[in-house]
Amino acid sequence: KTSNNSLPPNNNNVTVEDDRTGLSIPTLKRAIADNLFYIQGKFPTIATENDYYMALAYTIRDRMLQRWAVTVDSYLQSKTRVVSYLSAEYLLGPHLGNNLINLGIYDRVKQAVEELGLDLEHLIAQEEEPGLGNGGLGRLAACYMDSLATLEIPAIGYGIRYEFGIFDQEIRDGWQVEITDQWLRYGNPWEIRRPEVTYEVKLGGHVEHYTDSHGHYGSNWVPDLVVKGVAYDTPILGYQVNTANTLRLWKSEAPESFDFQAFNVGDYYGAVNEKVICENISKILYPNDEQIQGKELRLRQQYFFVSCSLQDMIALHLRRGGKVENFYETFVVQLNDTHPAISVAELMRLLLDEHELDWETAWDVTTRTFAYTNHTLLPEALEKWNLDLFASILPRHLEIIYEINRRFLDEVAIRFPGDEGKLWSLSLIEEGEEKSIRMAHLACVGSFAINGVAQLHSELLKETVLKDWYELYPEKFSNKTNGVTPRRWMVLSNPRLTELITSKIGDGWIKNLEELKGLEKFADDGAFRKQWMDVKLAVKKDLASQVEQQQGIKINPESLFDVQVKRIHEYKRQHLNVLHIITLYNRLKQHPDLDIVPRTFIFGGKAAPSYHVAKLMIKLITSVAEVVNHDPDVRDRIKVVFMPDYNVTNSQKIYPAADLSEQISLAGKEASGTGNMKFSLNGALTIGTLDGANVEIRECVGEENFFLFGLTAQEVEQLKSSGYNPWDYYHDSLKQAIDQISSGFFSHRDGSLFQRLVNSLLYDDRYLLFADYHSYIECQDRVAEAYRDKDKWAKMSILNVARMGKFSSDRSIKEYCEDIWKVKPVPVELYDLCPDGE
Ligand code: B1H
Repeated sequence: KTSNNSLPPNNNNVTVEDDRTGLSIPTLKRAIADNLFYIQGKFPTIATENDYYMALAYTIRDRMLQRWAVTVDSYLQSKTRVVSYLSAEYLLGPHLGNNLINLGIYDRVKQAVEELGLDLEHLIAQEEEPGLGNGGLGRLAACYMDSLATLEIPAIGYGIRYEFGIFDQEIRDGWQVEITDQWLRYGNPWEIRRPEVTYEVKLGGHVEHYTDSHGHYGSNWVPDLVVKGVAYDTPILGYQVNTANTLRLWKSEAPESFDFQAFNVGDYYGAVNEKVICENISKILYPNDEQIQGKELRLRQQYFFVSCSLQDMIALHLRRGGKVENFYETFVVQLNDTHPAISVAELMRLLLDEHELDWETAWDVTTRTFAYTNHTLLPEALEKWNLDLFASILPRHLEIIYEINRRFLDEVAIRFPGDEGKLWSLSLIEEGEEKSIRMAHLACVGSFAINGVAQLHSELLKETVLKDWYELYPEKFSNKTNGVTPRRWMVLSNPRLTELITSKIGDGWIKNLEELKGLEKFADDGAFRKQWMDVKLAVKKDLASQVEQQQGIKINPESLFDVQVKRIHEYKRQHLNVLHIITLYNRLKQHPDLDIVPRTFIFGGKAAPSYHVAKLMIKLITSVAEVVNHDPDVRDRIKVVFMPDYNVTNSQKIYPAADLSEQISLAGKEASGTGNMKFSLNGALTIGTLDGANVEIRECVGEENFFLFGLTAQEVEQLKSSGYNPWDYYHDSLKQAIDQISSGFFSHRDGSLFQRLVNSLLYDDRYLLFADYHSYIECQDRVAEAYRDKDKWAKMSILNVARMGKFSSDRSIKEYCEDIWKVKPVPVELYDLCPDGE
């Protein structure tokens, strides 16, 4: 039996197979045909491939519902703590294939579908992925939801049901063009709308203060807008367990009562306008990865989903028979960066104003509830809200934040007597020409735990942006190195490798990734190395034919696939990679018969629409591609491909096909990275700096199996403080490459096109490309030499995979459970939810 065809335990104890739950091939076929007719209203002669996808999706959803309902019910019955993950982003990727893997029915469904004359891969490809995130941060939330369910941890994820997720990217004339993402166009079979689960969220207006008959002081927030949040639930299955946790996303709507009021007094347009304003809140995902815009709508979004989520948690807690002052016994709330940090003030408001707790009790509950994960050190990504803007939307929260701050700074003054500087640096309010609220400080003061996402990142946090906080509360700080789910990133996306690994060490590694260690002893086995490289080649051929089909570019599957896929950002230094390509190109032009290792450079990634330099970086890649790919002197030894619309779906085809993983950010800038883990788990070797989780990957796989280059974070700091001058490095092959770019060599003689990019390097070079260039080139030459020895390369690749066990998100989640959340698994036993058939 292969790993993805073993049935989960406790499958229904029914003897006669039910059409909605049965798993035999005839039942599956009948169920698909039924759903095609009764849900899609189609029959085979007129059904589209998408109709079949929908019919299959509903068939699979039916087989998840028992698990889901029982899981939710068992959490309501139990007294154990539930993890609440608050994230403004979830980059889930398509559900169908993943659910088949987690149910353990991939192979049998493939057969059932084949017997209906269809191809499972094609049906899976029909699904539009929910792109409700920008990049690593949103994808991490999705991997963590998978691991929480697999580890049978009671958990609920809360977020926003954006109508339009991250934009689709097209490349026209070498430039990025953004297309609206209409992921809900054909309906979403994986979600269930819960119209009865709604909460009201106030916005704007003012606060009235009063004293009641008992002499108690109270606050009454009189908003100028009320919106309604409606829950949409999606089940998140664990791998071969009964647990199916809930992802609850909020959609904003207008409360029915409101438009009628305006309508009755004749203000029809006013009423419709208000409806539009309400609906706009969950309309679109902000596409700026690590570049905060400080827009009012974004603050509304954050508050909207936080308020709905906290109201929902309190309602669930009360329904379990809890008292508000014991809220933290039912929920522990993880803040995924500062995007939901307004939670700290909102929980205080709910406890003080709606549930009438006193301040001390409310603060005690709040600070026992929240834990905060920081994901970045970049100054431009640290959230601050202009005080006037904040006051105009959340007047009551501003009062609460002032009071939190007053009490907190009193505490600071006692800890550091006479230290005015400490008050300034720790305050929740940034003073200055423009006052603003520091969301990271709000998260720190309101949380009992604070963590970074890789060892280096967590250390740098304590030394830089959160230095004073570390001094004040060292016991709150810890590291939780990121991880990725092996279910999606190996089993689903790389079935060939999965089968090969499983044939040697069994399938236990899928749930316990450390078992990959068992592959080490095969690293010297010649036959195994051959099989290993055969798998890689087969996967590369798949990608090559996809590239040829979609872009008409022929690439050589035997060439070294050198891949950099991630958001486009200067700190990630895609342009350093380009400088290497140009350098190789110039070498070939100078020595046409030079024996170089053939390479295919593959790029993918989206640029934030307002980030002009990032968009120019895409244009640079495509322009260099055009010259290199068409120069006969190159004789196909170098090819450059920009894969448009990099997303979860496409990435599942790319990671498995890579030989070399580019992780070349300036040391100290990438908090962790998670793509680095996905590549290495699929047998790519890494060329990288000592940044983020690269440091730990290198420690695990061994320095002899990792291509290291560049300055360390410490050296970067030293160089910058001693006065960095890019001109010191501007000579020889680097000067030649830069001069070509600025002369218009790659842009039809247009010397102005890349000037902004070139000037930013020559006159600033914030990310030290020039300082790292020579080290990078030298390292790439070592990569090429290593690749010549295929057998040696195979060994390195096997050892990489064998030693990557640490980077499962299961390991990360276990650490969060033990060190922060204090929660244990609650295995779910299936039972009959309506025993008398009621
Ligand atoms: C990461 C973000 C981020 N860090 C602001 N910060 C955003 C910040 O829309 N916004 O306003 C969106 C995203 N994303 C990434 O998190 C880090 O850069 C990666 O290094 C890390 O692996 C990932 C997950 O921890």
